Amino acid sequence: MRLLVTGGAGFIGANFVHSAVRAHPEYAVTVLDALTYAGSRESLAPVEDQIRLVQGDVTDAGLVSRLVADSDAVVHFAAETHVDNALADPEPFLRTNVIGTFTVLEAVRRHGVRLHHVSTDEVYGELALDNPARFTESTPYNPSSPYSATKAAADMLVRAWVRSYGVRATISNCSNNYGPYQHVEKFIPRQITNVLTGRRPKLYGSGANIRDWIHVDDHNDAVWRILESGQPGRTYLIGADGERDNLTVLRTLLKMMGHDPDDFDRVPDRAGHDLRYAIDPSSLYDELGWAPKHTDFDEGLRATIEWYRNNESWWGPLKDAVEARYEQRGQ
Ligand code: NAD
Ligand code: TDX
Repeated sequence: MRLLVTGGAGFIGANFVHSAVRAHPEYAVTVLDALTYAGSRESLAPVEDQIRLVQGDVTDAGLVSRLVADSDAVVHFAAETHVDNALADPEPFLRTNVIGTFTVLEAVRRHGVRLHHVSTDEVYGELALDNPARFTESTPYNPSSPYSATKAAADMLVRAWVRSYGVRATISNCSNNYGPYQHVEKFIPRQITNVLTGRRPKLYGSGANIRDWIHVDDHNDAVWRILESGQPGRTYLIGADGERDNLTVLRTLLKMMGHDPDDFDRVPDRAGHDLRYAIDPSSLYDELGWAPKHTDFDEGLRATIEWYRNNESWWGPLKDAVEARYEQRGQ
């Protein structure tokens, strides 16, 4: 199997590549990654001798076509992913998320290659805090942010290429991931590394917003299952019954790190901040027999704190610039 992984130097992609090398040492894995601020060669250092890393842009049609022609399957992670960055400057999100996905689709269409497109639950918009409903495959798309609108556009392109051109593609929409190698701009690593660098954690608004947390290894495990056994044309929702409000996550994390649970700052809320995301993953459970393994969120959080404690050389060089950007935005 020759596998092309776009965005494989980012958080989820790098963990996916590690798992590919562990589980399938016989696969030939190529990573295509632009190594933007969010991508890092170091994230692939543990497997650098077992893979090929091509530094390049997913919107480069010639390059993508050549790499796809040499592959049996493509897993497409590459994207601009941070909602706050999208609010500040949406243009790169349009380019990478929409044109990048179009470029991948044209290449897999030309060369008849299987595609798995990695998307997010944010395409469905927000759920009410007081309504137990969860997202399913038939929930209408209703994106709120420039980020989620571009991911929704990309998903629509994939669906259209399946229907119009018979492209063999699956889509997964996953909830919020946590785990090692996540950029320090994101909620959980930002707060852990704030504590580790003597800064106070920052909570947007009231902290009542709910996210449905899943360990990155569980997400990637589900992506493997879909790649191997999913039905082309189908969308699968990936989640691990991990709903928690932001205030609870932050207080848990502070306690685990030996701090007073109220030792944080409240900062201005994110514009258009979605209240709640929640995934009903039952069709993945029922049809593909998948189930998450990291079901104890506190244990996963403790291990993630340990990872950031032990890997300051990975995140340390990024931290000051990220916090300077947040400070400019008053957050
Ligand atoms: P990330 O920001 O950590 O990594 C993105 C990677 O894509 C980086 O390595 C970056 O260099 C690369 N990239 C960006 N623009 C590129 C371009 N033009 N050409 C080539 N490479 C480019 O993101 P992540 O959190 O690992 O997310 C990966 C995918 O999973 C994304 O598609 C995202 O929408 C989706 N997703 C993420 C989450 C989450 O909680 N993080 C949840 C559900 C879905
Ligand atoms: O400092 C912070 N304080 C805070 O309260 C940050 C960075 C975030 N937050 C809040 C905003 C969200 O309610 O925490 C929650 C999680 O924030 P993010 O880590 O920015 O994630 P989110 O916006 O939920 O999106 C994430 O999950 C879905 C990923 O970044 C997306 O790429 C993915 O599609």
